[in-house]
Amino acid sequence: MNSKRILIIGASGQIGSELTLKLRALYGNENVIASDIKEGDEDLMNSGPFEIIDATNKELIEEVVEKYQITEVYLMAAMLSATAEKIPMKAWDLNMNSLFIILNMAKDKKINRVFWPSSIAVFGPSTPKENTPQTTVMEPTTVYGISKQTGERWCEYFFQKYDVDVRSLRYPGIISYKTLPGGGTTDYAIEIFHEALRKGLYTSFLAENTSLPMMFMDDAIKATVDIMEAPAKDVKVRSSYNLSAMSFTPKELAAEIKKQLPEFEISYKPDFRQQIANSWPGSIDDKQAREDWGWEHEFDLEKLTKTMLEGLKKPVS
Ligand code: AKB
Repeated sequence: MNSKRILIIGASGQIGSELTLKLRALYGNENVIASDIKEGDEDLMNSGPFEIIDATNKELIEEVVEKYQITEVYLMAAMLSATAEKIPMKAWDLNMNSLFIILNMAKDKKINRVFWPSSIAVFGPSTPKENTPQTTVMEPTTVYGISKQTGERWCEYFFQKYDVDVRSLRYPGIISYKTLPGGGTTDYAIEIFHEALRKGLYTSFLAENTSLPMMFMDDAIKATVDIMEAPAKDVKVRSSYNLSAMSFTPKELAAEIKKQLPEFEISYKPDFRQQIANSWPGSIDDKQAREDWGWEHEFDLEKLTKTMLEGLKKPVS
């Protein structure tokens, strides 16, 4: 019998909204409580319980955990890299305090498992750029990256000291067509599809040869479910796992889109996000995730491009 009761904080966001629907399909609508500071789309709101929660409101989170007898929390609320550079203290407050609330609840045995996403942003300019290893130099230069790296250290600390069952992935740029992302440096790889279909042209805010690690949403959701389902003994990294599917540049992505839409044109006008992208790896070595709990990706650049264009052409329901 399924005894999981899940709370997703940040359920209306890009990853949270699709993750909620997947977890509801797996564990039952009533067992997956969505929450966010704002309401989500129709599918999310109509498929199960929803609570308005500010991820830094400890009392409210405790109340909701008690009300629904929550056993697992997925903390998906975060301020992403580009926005965080504009309001650093607010980003730090959201990204760190929300994590402390959940880790402390797990330490006090109010919940028994936590998922917390980290990011490729934990790496910095002094990190080996290609095939970045699981364990290496990490000197992030963005507010978001600093918060994610610090968060990783705290996750590991709570695991070592208090036996908190926390699991984490270093997400690359996540690409999807159902919900728009907000405030990330990898967002160009989603905007490009919308503009290609709408206008036939796109001006990229990253330079043509900027290679970044990317992943289609379905793979990111699969990895998240897989690591949360893995036996505890197989989850050997308790800071966060490198996770990878593909890497490409704006130029390579545009060339792939052109195969489907020959008229499509791209131009380049790098802005402040270029510096953020320059500080991140171009590709990631995720063999430890593959070895420890059997991670496998499904989507490459070609499949991602076809799926995105087909998905965006469908009328919105
Ligand atoms: C961002 O661009 O900030 C995020 C990330 C790589 O974590 N998509």
